Amino acid sequence: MQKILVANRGEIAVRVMRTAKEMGIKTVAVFSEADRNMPFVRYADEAVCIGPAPSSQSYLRADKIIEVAKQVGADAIHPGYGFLSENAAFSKAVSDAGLIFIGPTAYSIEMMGSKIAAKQAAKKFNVPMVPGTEDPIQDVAEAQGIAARIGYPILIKASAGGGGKGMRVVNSEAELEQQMQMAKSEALSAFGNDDVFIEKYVGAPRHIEIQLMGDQHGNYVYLFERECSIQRRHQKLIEEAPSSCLTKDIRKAMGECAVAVARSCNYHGAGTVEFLVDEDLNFYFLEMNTRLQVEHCVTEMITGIDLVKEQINVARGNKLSVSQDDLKINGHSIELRVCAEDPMNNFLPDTGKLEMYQPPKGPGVRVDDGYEQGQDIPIFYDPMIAKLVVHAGTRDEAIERLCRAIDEYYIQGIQTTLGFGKWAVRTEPFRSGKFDTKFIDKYFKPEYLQEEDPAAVEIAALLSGIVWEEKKQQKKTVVESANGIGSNWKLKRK
Ligand code: MV4
Repeated sequence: MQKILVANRGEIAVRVMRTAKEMGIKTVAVFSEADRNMPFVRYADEAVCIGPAPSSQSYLRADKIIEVAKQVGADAIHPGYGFLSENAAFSKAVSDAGLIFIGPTAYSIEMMGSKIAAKQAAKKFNVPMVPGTEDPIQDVAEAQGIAARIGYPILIKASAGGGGKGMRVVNSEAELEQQMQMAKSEALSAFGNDDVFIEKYVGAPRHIEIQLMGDQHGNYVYLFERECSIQRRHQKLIEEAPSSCLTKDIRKAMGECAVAVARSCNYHGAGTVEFLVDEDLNFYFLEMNTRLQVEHCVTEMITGIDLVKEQINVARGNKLSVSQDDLKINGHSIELRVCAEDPMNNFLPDTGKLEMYQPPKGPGVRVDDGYEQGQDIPIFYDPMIAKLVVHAGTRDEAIERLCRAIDEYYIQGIQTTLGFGKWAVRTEPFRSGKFDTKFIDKYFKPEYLQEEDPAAVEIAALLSGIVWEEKKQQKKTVVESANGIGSNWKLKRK
């Protein structure tokens, strides 16, 4: 493998290219018209424009991307996350074109893409699951029977869904028929498939996932867990490794279950098995993500393994470079997703220009970012502009390091999730490790981020004094004089 085409954009494209470069592999960027001036385009050895800004006309154009790969003589394609990364047809088309897809086969992607097929496969290996069904529900009568057996509340889930899409909570039999019809019609229009299944609804679970790697020779390792409970509308905001709630034994049991799920679909490459964990630390298989994930960095920090390097290694047909016994957890890592969103306004995307952009530095700080100062954040893609990842000896030290890095992070021109992150890790539930997927709903209020900065208050007071004096002496308007001195004093809001 001498040349990799990266079928993605932004921070993950740079992330993949960095490792390729270290391995002496050439890189090719493909980019949309909106991304012409992005760092990932410059970072690549070659770059080809593949179409207009909308993803459907660029980053989702499987045919075009494969054509470019052949033209430039690439021998592999890395899909990153999102876009075509979990598209079974793309994996197959890449292989059929005689190229290496750096990821699992179409067979694995398809099986895990169907939540029902995934549950059936996992069940054969005695992987624990929430009480419910592993077959599509045929009709309302069947659903009523199952719900009565497992007890309300229940959750109706779309088999083709995942990541929270196509789920409906049903609290009583009276709601069942209508909710099931809605779930089915939603699933049909969103995924083109209306198979649904039922699970007992777990009220306030933790979301913990296991990172694994498999090679093409049937070898697997798990790289421990990531705690991903701090999320909003199924969008993760803070991830950490290890989780503060698992014991050594549960970690091992979950790791072995994750490997069993991977084995059940002949998986190879990097994959993640998601679990729900309840208050009593019972864990239940949810689904498998057949891609490298956004939050893979926290696993890299605590294991010292470069997951992209390992992906490339196994895609080449080599054996895994590590065995389970080689892997140890070293310290603690936390990641904050830095998104162009306004936490004070319902986390709505806040696009605009990065007027100022200065990432933090120093010991134990890693920033994977995709933009630089002066650039516009396009409206066409995901609002995540960077990942702030810290690593330290203990969880408490990692929290302090994250706060220090957030304070150093200087962004102007757009609202971001930085201030939210600092608030979140300083709360008592986060500090004590006692939180679940309801954390933001339960504890967050936008006004927590509106606290006046004492320094800002003092500067404002001093300025108004100066302006007042000038006004008195020169009989000029406040606005005129304030424009001269005041405009650069607008403090960053975090
Ligand atoms: C659940 C659940 C409660 N009970 N399943 C959401 C994402 C998808 N992977 C599965 N999800 C859930 N499945 C049962 N039986 C609650 C969720 C859930 C959730 C899971 C992980 C992280 C955040 C979540 C937020 C809301 C609901």
